[in-house]
Amino acid sequence: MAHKAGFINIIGNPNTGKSTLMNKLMGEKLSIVSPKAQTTRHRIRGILSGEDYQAVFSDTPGIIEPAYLLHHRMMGVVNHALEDADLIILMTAVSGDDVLPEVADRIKKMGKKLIVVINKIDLSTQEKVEEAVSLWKSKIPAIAYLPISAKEKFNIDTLLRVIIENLPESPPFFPKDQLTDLPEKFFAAEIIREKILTFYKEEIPYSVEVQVDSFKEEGELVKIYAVVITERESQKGILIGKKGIAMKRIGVEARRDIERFLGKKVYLELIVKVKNNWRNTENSLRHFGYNP
Ligand SMILES: Nc1nc2c(ncn2[C@@H]2O[C@H](COP(=O)(O)OP(=O)(O)O)[C@@H](O)[C@H]2O)c(=O)[nH]1
Ligand SMILES: [Mg+2]
Repeated sequence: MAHKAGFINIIGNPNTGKSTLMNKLMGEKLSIVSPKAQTTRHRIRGILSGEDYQAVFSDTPGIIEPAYLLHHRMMGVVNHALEDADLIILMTAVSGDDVLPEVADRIKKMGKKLIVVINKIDLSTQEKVEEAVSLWKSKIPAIAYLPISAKEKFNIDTLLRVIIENLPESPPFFPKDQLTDLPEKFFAAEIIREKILTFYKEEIPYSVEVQVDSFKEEGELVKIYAVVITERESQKGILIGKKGIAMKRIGVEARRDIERFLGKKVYLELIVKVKNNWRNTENSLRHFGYNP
C-alpha cells in the first residue's frame, strides 16, 4: 500500500477541547490544557507515525476577537493553519458557543477536506448530540460529523481512522520517531505556564509569559532557568506570594511534570520580571516568538 501523509489542523472556539484532543490522538501530553480561554498561544505540532502513514497534527489557539496585539498574532496562527491544512478538524463542543459564522464561511469557501468534531458529549444527552450533528450538517459540508469525548477517549479511534483514510498519498515529512518540531525548552515553558493558568485568578493567567533562559543537560539532570514575565508590579507581587510561597508551589508542580515529560531529573529555577504592556508591544512579542 502507498504511504500517506498530511497536515491535519485543529481549529475552533476557545475551550472546545482542541488541545485535549491532540494529546489523546498522540497518546502523549504535548499541549497544555486548562479551563481558561487563550491557553494555547502557538501552533503546536504533534507528529503521529504508523507503518504506512504520518499524521502531522497542529493544535492552534482558539478563535477570538483580538483585544491585544498578542491576540492578532494568535489569530495569524489560526489563519496559517487554515491555509496549510490538508484536512481541517473543526472543533466544536455540544454545549459550547457557536463558531463564528465568518469562520465557517471561510472554511466552506476553501473547499478543503473537513471533519466536524462535536466534543464533550460526556456532558450532554443523546438527544442534544443528535441535534448538534444535524445542525452542523445543515451548516457546512464535511466528510464526517463525529461526536466524541476527548476527555473520556470516546470515539478517538474512529476519528483517527477517518483521518488516516483521508490523508493524501505522500512520503513522510518528518523522521518517523519525531513527535514534534518544537524544542524541549518550549514544552518546559508551557508546563510552567499551565501551572500558572491553574493556580492564579483573574488577569494573571492572561498577562503571563514564560521564557526559558537556559536549558542544560548535565548527565541525568536537566538544569532549567526560566523567567516568568508579567505586565505589572502588583501582579509580580501576587505571583511571588508571601515569602515566595506561591511561586515555590508553581516550581514544585512544574518540575514534577517537566520531569515526567523529559523522563529525566530536573532542577528548576524561576524568577519573576515585569515587562510593561508586553502583550501590546511589537518588540516584546517578537522577542517571545510571536511572529507576524
Ligand atoms: N467534560 C469534558 N471536558 C473536556 C473534554 N475535552 C476537553 N475538556 C475540558 O475542557 C477544557 C478546555 O480544554 P482544552 O483542551 O484546553 O481546550 P482548547 O482551548 O480548545 O484547547 C479543559 O478543562 C478540559 O479538561 C471532554 O471531552 N469532556
Ligand atoms: Mg488549547
